[in-house]
Formats: sequence, C-alpha cells, structure tokens
Amino acid sequence: MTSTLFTPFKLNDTLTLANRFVMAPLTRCMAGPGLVPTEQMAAYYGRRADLGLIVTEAVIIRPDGQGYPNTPGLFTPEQIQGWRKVTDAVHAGGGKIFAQLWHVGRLSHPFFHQAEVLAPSALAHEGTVPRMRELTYQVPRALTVPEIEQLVRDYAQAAANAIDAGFDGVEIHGANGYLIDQFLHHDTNRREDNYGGSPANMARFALEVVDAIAARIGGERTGLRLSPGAYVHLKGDPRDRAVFDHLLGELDNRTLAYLHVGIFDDALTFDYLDGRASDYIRAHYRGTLVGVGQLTPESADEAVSSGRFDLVAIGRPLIANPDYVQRVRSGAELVPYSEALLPQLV
Ligand code: FNR
Ligand code: 8K6
Repeated sequence: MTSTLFTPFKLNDTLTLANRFVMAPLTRCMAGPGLVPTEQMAAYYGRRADLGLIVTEAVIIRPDGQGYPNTPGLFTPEQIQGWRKVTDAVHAGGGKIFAQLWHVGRLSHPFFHQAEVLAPSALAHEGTVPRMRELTYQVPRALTVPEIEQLVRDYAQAAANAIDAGFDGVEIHGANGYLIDQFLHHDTNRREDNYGGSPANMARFALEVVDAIAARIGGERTGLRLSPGAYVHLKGDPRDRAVFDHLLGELDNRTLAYLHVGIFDDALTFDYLDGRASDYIRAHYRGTLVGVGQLTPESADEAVSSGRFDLVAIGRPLIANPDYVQRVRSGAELVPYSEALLPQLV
C-alpha cells in the first residue's frame, strides 16, 4: 500500500514523525514488582519503533491512581530507570515515544494502595474491578481543593519524570471515564465549588493539568486524550456538550502537541455531539488531531486523505502484529486480534 499514511508529519518545531501511524495506548498489566517496566516491555515497545509515534500504555502518576494490577508507574527512581530502557529501545529503532499519564480517580480500589479512593464527587461506579472480580468499586471521597492542587503538581512531576526517563513527550489521559474525564461529565461531577457547576468550572481541572505540564516540559511535548462522547465508565449527559465546547475553545488557544480521541469505535455517534466524537473535536480545535477506533489501513487512509484526522492511532491490531507498519506497507495479511493474545507481549 502506498498512501499519505507513510509520509512524515511535522508535529512541531522539535518533533517530526516518520509516518502517520500512532500506537494507541494499550494497558497490558505486565509491570514488574514496584510497578517497574520490565526488559520484556522494553523489547515489546522496541519492536514497534517503526510507528511514527508510540503512546505507552497508561502510566500511573502516583499510588492512588492505580485501578488494575501491575500497571506501570512513573513516580519512583526505579520506575524512571525502567522506562529509560523502554525509551532507549524505541530510540535505537528510530522511533518516538510519549508516556500516557494516568490517574483512575473513582475507578481505583484500596486493594492496590491501602489509601482512600478519591474523585470529584462521592459517587461510586457500579461494578467490580476487571480481572479482580472480588473487588467491588467503592464510594470515593470527594477531593478537597488542596488535594486537587496537589494532584496538579503530581501530574507535572510525573511529566518531568517522563522527560528524565527519555520520553519525547507525554499524553495526558483525559479520556475513558478516568479522573480527568470524571471532572468533565455531569454524571460524575456534582461539585458546587470552582471545579463544578458551570462549563468553565468543570473544565478547570483538565486545563490546570495541561497548563502545569506545559509549563514544566513545554506544550509542544504535551498531548491530551479526551472522550467528549461518554461511552465507558460513566454516562453521557446533554449538558456535557457545553463543557467540551468550553474546554476545546480554551485548548485551541494553547500550544499542544496534539489532541487524541478516546474511543473504541470511531463510527460511534452521540446525539449531543451531533455525530462522531472525532468530527466534533475537529470542528472545535484547529491543532493536530489523532483519530482512533476500529480503523483499518483503508479507513485510516481515507480519514487522513480527507482531512478528518492528521494521525491515526492503531490499538488492537498492534497487539497482534508487532510488524503492523511493514505488513500494511507490503500488503501482507494481518494477524487477527483476539483477547487470547493479551497474556503475552508479542
Ligand atoms: C485500550 N485502550 C486504552 N486507552 C487509553 O487511553 N489508555 C490505555 O491504557 C488503554 N488500554 C487499552 C487496553 C486494551 C487491551 C485495549 C483493547 C484498549 C483503548 C485504545 O487506546 C483504543 O482507543 C481502542 O483500542 C480503539 O482502537 P482499536 O483497538 O480499535 O484500534
Ligand atoms: C485490564 C485493564 C484494562 C484497562 C484499560 C481499558 C481496557 C478496556 C476497558 C473497557 C472496555 C470497554 C469497551 C466498551 C466499548 C464500547 C464501544 C462500542
């Protein structure tokens, strides 16, 4: 296949990507003791260095941000050392790599850290932790304002740690119903202070995290993933539209590396967004947009050629095909993804 997808993309003055393919962030739950990245993880990411950009699996910024077993961290010296092996492996292959910074908010459980579960409001997610079905999600405690300020500092510190570990930048995980997204939707944010109630208040935490990280490592090295269309871990509300209108308007005036849609299927539509989440973001944000969700080489090519996205993130097919880019380029068949592949890092 020959296509725009194989042409370089200048992300900004400091970063040029070799092609338009981005490895979507994919949690694999394979960190070692102390939530330290392993040699196997370095080899796994290294095998994918021919992607234009790799976004790592979500990485927790501090202990109470954890919601699943063995998800790697970026808050101890050992974790930073472990990530350095990963970034070295990717750079040795000529690739670029961003760390996805994560706090799960109410989707955490004291099982992981023996501390309280914190969230914008004291509203539990119904259900149990995946793969650990005996752990029922708890009612979180609503964050105090000083605790929110501390979280913003902790995100910025994790971003600085990422640069120390050799990453080219970070992607803030503001999607999929985790902490930042919990502030952005009415279903999970019932606050009555400066962080709730109005669109500007509900968008405040996300913008404070963006600004703190950009001040620390540079906006051109900072990406953000957002789910304006609620589809997992929380419910959408027509009033959420105004929150994202405000947020995207603010982001449009800032320097960022890119925005990335958080979704499992780009074809999903949302009444309150008048269609697809990706088209909604494109209409409200002039910077670089990364699309994702059930994209095939053909639909990705079509989306980039028609200007719907600038870059295309590929998730599940990359779990099954470390040599995805090569296969697509040469027209070789792809190994189909299946959940049976998850327990190993191919
Ligand atoms: C994901 N996804 C995801 N998203 C994210 O922002 N951070 C993460 O850590 C993860 N982890 C993760 C693990 C697994 C096993 C899957 C299948 C998905 C979502 C992922 O980035 C992507 O948006 C979706 O998989 C849709 O793209 P594909 O798979 O259809 O190309
Ligand atoms: C085991 C840890 C995995 C954590 C990362 C997220 C993985 C998937 C989470 C939920 C998947 C729900 C998908 C719902 C999609 C509906 C779209 C039609």
